[in-house]
This record gives sequence, structure tokens and C-alpha cells, in this order.
Amino acid sequence: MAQRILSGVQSSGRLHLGNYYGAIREFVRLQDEGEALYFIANYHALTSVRDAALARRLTFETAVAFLALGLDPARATLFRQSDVPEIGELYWVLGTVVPLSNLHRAHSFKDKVNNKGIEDPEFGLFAYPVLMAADILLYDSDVVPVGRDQRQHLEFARDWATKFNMRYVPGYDPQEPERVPGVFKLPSVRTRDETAVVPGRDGQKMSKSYGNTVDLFAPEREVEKQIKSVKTDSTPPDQPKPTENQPLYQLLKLVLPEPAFADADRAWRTGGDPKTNGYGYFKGLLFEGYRQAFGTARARYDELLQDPAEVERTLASGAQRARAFAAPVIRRVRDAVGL
Ligand code: AQP
Repeated sequence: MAQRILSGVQSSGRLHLGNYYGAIREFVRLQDEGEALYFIANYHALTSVRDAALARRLTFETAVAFLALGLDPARATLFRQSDVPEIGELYWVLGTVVPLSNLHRAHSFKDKVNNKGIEDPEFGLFAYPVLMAADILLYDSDVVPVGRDQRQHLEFARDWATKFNMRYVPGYDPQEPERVPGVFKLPSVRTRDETAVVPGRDGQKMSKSYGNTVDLFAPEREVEKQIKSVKTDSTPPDQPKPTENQPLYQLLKLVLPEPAFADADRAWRTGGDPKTNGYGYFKGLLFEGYRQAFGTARARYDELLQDPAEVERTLASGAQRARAFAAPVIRRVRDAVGL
């Protein structure tokens, strides 16, 4: 049977190169490898987006971005998280097996609270991994492709599914899950090492909430400005440049096609002509590479923005398919716990 692949992206802001190289590029590849389901995580986004009109617009733009970047609704299911109401029920039931100590250990919660200096974080942000585990388990997924930042959440989902199966399924043995099947299937995580963490302009993980992104669909002039502000060191133009911890170098490697990167790499590592080997020159190369890599997707994005009815039809039919996948799982859950 075809593997079921599931992943999502929050509609919490403009999508960026980290979302693309860390996740969406792989989503598009995987739509030919199995039964792929991708959702727009608009419930998750409510932890940071506090304006209804903005939340709606970002949900729509995230759907448009997925389609523009190559997701084909004939081959993959694209839906809005909030169009599958079963998710709320599973979130609650799953919460009854989640140890609080796990949530206290969640890196992404700690990073967000520290980076944003939040003094009194809300329950929604704290419980985010529980909703994410429900997202993963509700569709009987086999594989979940994500960036490295999400790996811990995936491990939580597997642990809680095991705990739930052991509590509610007599004879369930996590060492031999084929003998007595659990209520939940245990999905495996998939992360590509070379793009596990895409650096932002400041060298930290590129993230919508850190203000360090290079956006996929912002006006070109804005993207050019973002690229110009990528952090570099003070190595003089005619000197060989370091390759470690250099967001500009890492971004060039991701965005430029192989032969163009080989040339850039050579110029980066040798000193020489200050006109061609300064950081400004490499930023220009990155901007040109970006235009070439995303020109077609950006044009498609602009077209789709003009056709909200078509996007809505795609999301509605995606939700219908997703609910059909969720139905047997939620039935098993209700049976198991006595609802
Ligand atoms: N910098 C990154 N490098 C590699 N992968 C990344 N992803 C995000 N940033 C990077 C991957 O993109 C997918 C969708 O992410 P998300 O938007 O749902 O959540 P996120 O990881 O929290 O992304 P942001 O930009 O950091 O959003 P905010 O700031 O709103 O929390 C995931 O697979 C993620 O791994």
C-alpha cells in the first residue's frame, strides 16, 4: 500500500526560504511517492496572529504559496487544519496521556518564549506539541517530513501514541506493534540533513517570528533589501572568506544551481579582485539566483491571488478527503476510551 505522508505549515506570516528548503520542496517531491496530505496549520497560527482578517488572509496566501510552489491538488491533498473538526476532539483526548514534564522540555516553546521575551506565555503555545501530535496521528500517517526544529515534536507524538496504545489496547506491545495493532500508527520522521536548518539573515534559524527571513513572495525590492542585510563578517574583499557560520554562504549553496554555486564557491574561497570577491558581489549573486529559482512560482502566485474561488474549491475538496482519512481513526479513539 502507498505510504501516507503528512505535514503542515503554519499560516503565521509570509513563507520564507527556510520553509521552502526545509519543508515545502520535499513536500512537492513526495507527492509522487505516496498518498500525500498537507495542511495549513491555521489553528497553530492563532498562537501568534491575533487579527481575524489577517488570519484569514495569511491562510489564503499560504494555500496560494503551496500551489504556486508546485503542489498539485490532483496528486496531493491540500486542506485547512480548521476544516477537520475531529482534530479538536483528538487534541483533547490525547492531552489525557501527555506528561506535563514533556511539554516543559519542548525546545520550540522555550526558544519562542526566550526570543520574544514573553513573560506570561499562553496555554495554546505551551500545548502546541499536543495539537501537532493530534495532526500527525489523526490521519494514520506513515511518514512526516519536517525541518530539524520539529523533530522533538515528532518524537513526542510517537511517545504519546505508544502510551495511548499501551493504556487502551490490551496486549499491545510496542516492540511488536504488528501482533496486536494499536489505535494509533507510529509515523516516522524524515529530515534532510543538508537543509535541516536554514539560517536566517542573522545566522539564527530562519523564522517568521524572528524577523530574519528572506521571503518567497514579498515584492522583489523588499527581498533585495533582505538579502543585502544578510550578516557578514569584516573579511576584506580580496581575502579568502570563511565558510563556517556564514548565512550568506549557506544560502548561496541552497539557492544557486550546482555549476553556478561551484563558481561562487571558488571565488569565495580565494582572495583576488575586490570588485568580484566582496560580500556585496555575493549578495548580488544570491539575489539573481533567487529570481531565477522562484521567478515562475512568483508569477504563478500572483495569478492565483486573483482567483480565490479556485483556491477555495481546492481547499474544500482537500478537507473532504482529509475528513475521510480521519473518520476511522477517530472512531477507534472513541471506542478505545469509551466515548
Ligand atoms: N529555518 C528553517 N530551516 C529548516 N526548516 C524550517 N522550517 C521552518 N523554518 C525552517 C520548516 O518549515 C515547516 C513549516 O514551519 P512552520 O511555519 O509551520 O513552523 P516553524 O518551524 O515554527 O516556522 P517559523 O518560520 O519559525 O514560524 P513561526 O516563527 O511562526 O514559528 C516545518 O517543517 C519546519 O520544520
